Order: sequence, then C-alpha cells, then structure tokens
Amino acid sequence: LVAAMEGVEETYIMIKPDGVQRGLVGEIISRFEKKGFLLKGLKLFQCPKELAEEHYKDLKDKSFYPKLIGYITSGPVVCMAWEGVGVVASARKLIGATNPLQAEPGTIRGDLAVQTGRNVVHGSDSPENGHREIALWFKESELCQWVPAQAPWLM
Ligand code: FUP
Repeated sequence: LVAAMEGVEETYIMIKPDGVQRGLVGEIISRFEKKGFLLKGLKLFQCPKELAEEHYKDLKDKSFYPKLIGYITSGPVVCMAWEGVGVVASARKLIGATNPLQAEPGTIRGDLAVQTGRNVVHGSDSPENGHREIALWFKESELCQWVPAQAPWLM
C-alpha cells in the first residue's frame, strides 16, 4: 500500500561510530521518527573494511578516503532504512551540511557535531543511492514491509 504511493522513496541512514560512542543513537533516531518517516530496517553493526570501501567507492581517489574507511570501521554503526514521500532530500535537510560548522542549527550535524571527519550520520544523496545502499547494508530478510496502525497521514 505505502510503496504504491506516489513519490515514495527509501533512504539509507547510518549513525557513524562517533554517534554511537557519544550516546547519540536515540537522539538521532528520534529526529527521523518524529518527522514522520517509516522505519523499515534497523541494526547495530560492525562494518567490515570491504563494505566500507564499497559504500564509499565514489570517494576512493580523495585524500581523506583512507581516514574515512578507518573511521567508519572503528566501531559499531547503526544502520537504518527509512521510507516516505521525499524522504531522501528531507533526510539530508534534517542531517545538515557535510561540514558540521556550516550545518544550520536545528539539523543533526548543526546541533551535535563540529568536524567533517566526525559528522555523526550518513544519508543517501539520491533515491537511486538510497536503493543501492539499503541493498548493500541489509539483507532482504532484515527489512520489514509494514504499515503503521495509525492512518498514514504523516507519510
Ligand atoms: P555527505 O553526503 O554529507 O555525507 O558528504 P560526502 O558524501 O561528500 O562525504 C562523505 C563523508 O566523507 C563525509 F561524511 C565525511 C567524509 N569527508 C571528509 O572526511 N572530508 C571531506 O573533505 C569531505 C568528506
């Protein structure tokens, strides 16, 4: 039912190791939950190096790439799949700019982070990448197809 609605997308959101270490898991999840998106998948996960490299393959020529891979694999991350109309761009707005010093107050990075290399959360940058990243980080059996008991006026 929900998946058939016009404009419904899915996005991969990940709380990075610094967010987990700093005890920000509940705070970050609640921002997406309160906004009204639908949680389809959620797990705490120690990312293997090969998966981090695949996830960030478009950045492999950047000077910061080795540090980025070291950071993402440095401790557990929280992997999430969220669904909703316009969820990809909206989640990016909730997350804020890549450099937390430039992220607006009220955004996750604007409120909770200071360093680009420790920016607490990832969000897919397009519906195509949302799809690709969810398939990369989750098995099909880890995703729930469900409709909330309330009327879906928030989606
Ligand atoms: P974003 O989509 O906001 O996560 O940003 P990018 O895809 O451009 O970058 C992915 C990650 O690379 C960032 F979250 C942090 C890291 N990065 C750096 O460490 N240094 C940079 O100059 C740019 C990005």
